[in-house]
Amino acid sequence: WGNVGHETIGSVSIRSFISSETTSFVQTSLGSTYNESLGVAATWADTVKYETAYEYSKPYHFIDAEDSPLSDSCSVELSRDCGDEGCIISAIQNYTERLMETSLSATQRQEALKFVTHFLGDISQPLHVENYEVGGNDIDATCDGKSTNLHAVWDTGMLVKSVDANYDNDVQTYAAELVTRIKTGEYKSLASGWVTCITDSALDGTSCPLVWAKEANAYDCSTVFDYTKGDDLCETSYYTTAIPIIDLQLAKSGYRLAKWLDTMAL
Ligand code: DCM
Ligand code: DCM
Ligand code: DCM
Ligand code: ZN
Ligand code: ZN
Repeated sequence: WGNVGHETIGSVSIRSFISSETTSFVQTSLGSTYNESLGVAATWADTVKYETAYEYSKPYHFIDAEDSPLSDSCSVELSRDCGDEGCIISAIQNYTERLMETSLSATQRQEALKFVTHFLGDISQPLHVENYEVGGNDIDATCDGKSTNLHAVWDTGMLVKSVDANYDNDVQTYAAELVTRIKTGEYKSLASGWVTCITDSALDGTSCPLVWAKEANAYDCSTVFDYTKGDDLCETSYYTTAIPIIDLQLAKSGYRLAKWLDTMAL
């Protein structure tokens, strides 16, 4: 996801789902640099990945699932898809462990918090859990008349258009709407199922990230590559089909992040 997606996820988490104890830890850890806000800190990982010092973290934003989405065969396998350089699943495991490690410095734990927050976001983007055409980066696409690629249409193009058109271009208004859907609306009956894999013992391993990656990856078979070449993807049924999926995936990521952090008992 781009900045709007990550800010939305951080905001959904912090707006009422995180316990007061976790909120205190998060606020103290992030401090005034990030306005004590997970929404602000959520985009940090994207700004540093272009710096030489953090180049190692680039592969942590995705997993190149070597499945066959065009043949309706979607799958994610850790042994097949997570290379030696690491991937989003191993990164979530590592930075979750570091966030809970009280012997690390406050700076190291803050960095772990920023990475965990960001990667729990990216793992819900279907093209961050797909190898085909470099996660869609190599597929030319058009969004509202602008030439771009399929990956960017999902990261930012359709989402930015929707937030602009439906939420007055305001991420906080959008996040509040997703929270309302979780609390009283169409996501209410689903939300508990979003976090069933999150237990004390799951924090140590890759089981939850693998479940989340597979769930997002399934959209690569059902929806993501189902477009007509040459269509403007932000002005057709492709867009109206994608927006409910994007809303759902961002709401899930935010709700899961809250539960994941709470379970750590930071
Ligand atoms: N981005 C950035 N600087 C760049 C290019 C992209 O900060 N030169 C950020 C904004 C994009 C996001 O990265 O929306 C996309 O990152 P990813 O492709 O990892 O989701
Ligand atoms: N790192 C890690 N595991 C370690 C040591 C470091 O994952 N055993 C990661 C954490 C940071 C980066 O490497 O993202 C640099 O860590 P540091 O600045 O703590 O050396
Ligand atoms: N990306 C991905 N899978 C890959 C390579 C990149 O999901 N195999 C993502 C990371 C960024 C976007 O695509 O969100 C653009 O990548 P880059 O910044 O490396 O051009
Ligand atoms: Zn992306
Ligand atoms: Zn990212």
